[in-house]
Amino acid sequence: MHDVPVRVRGAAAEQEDVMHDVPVRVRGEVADALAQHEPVVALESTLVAHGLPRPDNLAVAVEVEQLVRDAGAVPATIAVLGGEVVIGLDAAELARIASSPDVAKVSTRDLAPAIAAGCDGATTVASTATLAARAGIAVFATGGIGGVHREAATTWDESADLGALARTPIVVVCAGVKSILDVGATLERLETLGVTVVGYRTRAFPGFYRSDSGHTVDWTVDDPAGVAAIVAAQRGLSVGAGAVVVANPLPPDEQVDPEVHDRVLAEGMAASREQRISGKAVTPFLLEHFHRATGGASLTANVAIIRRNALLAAEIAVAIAR
Ligand code: PSU
Ligand code: MN
Repeated sequence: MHDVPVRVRGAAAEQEDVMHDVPVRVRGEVADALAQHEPVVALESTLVAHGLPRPDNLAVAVEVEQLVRDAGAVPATIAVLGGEVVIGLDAAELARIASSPDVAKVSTRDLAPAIAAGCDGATTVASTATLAARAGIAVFATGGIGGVHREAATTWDESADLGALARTPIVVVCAGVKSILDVGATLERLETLGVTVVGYRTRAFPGFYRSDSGHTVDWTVDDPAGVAAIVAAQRGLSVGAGAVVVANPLPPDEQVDPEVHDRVLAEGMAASREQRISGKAVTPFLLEHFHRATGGASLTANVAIIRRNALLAAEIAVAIAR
């Protein structure tokens, strides 16, 4: 197979190859928007399939796409369906990713085997960013990026998200690094890897469920145009740059109570050690533990994060397109 099947939703460009350097078959609403340099926002599917409990996950995924539309951009949720990479799931495909019991968590290294096996897969930050950038999408919204795990000194657990962000020129809007991780170590790795990190209206690096991780960032932007200016400068330099991480904190009154957070996290980490959870199961395990142990408080925060990031991503995409 020398053409990897990549499908972009819609009608107009159906079956038409509009990309040259990568085997991407582009069609539809997303392709039309890209061809006309109109704003598009990529959305990941792992947080839908593995990060949020059912059936809320589908409702959130649908709502987030609508938020992007309302802000004037075209949403493109990315996943692998039956071995085909799809950029811009339709409603039925979104439901399939949200509800099917059999969806693999697909990071960059899993893309080829998932395609070869013809299976369904939900794409992580790493694989979504990679596929989105190759399709020409400039902005991507997620909840929190992966990073260095707290026990990485012994487990060596560092998300493939970091390596992917180092080599992928795309804006990633997130609420910082998931607070289940070692935030300081993750920021150090992002620095080493040359990933640009800016705070959105803050110098405090957010901690996902927590508005402030206790770490600071060197750069801050005050509006979407500020991010667009950074992207323009980065493109002008054309030095094989990586991602621009835009860290968008939850307002303090929407965060998870820090005391509850720390207690639940300690319990979750102990449980994951006891049950010998490893590899790509670690993050979904801890998120699920949080949602259960906080009586839904972390879920409320997580959904608020995703909504806010999708909206900001759409505004940034509009500013870049201008
Ligand atoms: N953000 C969320 N929920 C999630 C994730 C991010 O709000 O479920 C997912 C993303 O897909 C991210 C992945 O890429 O967790 C990181 O997994 P790992 O630590 O195994 O690399
Ligand atoms: Mn990991």
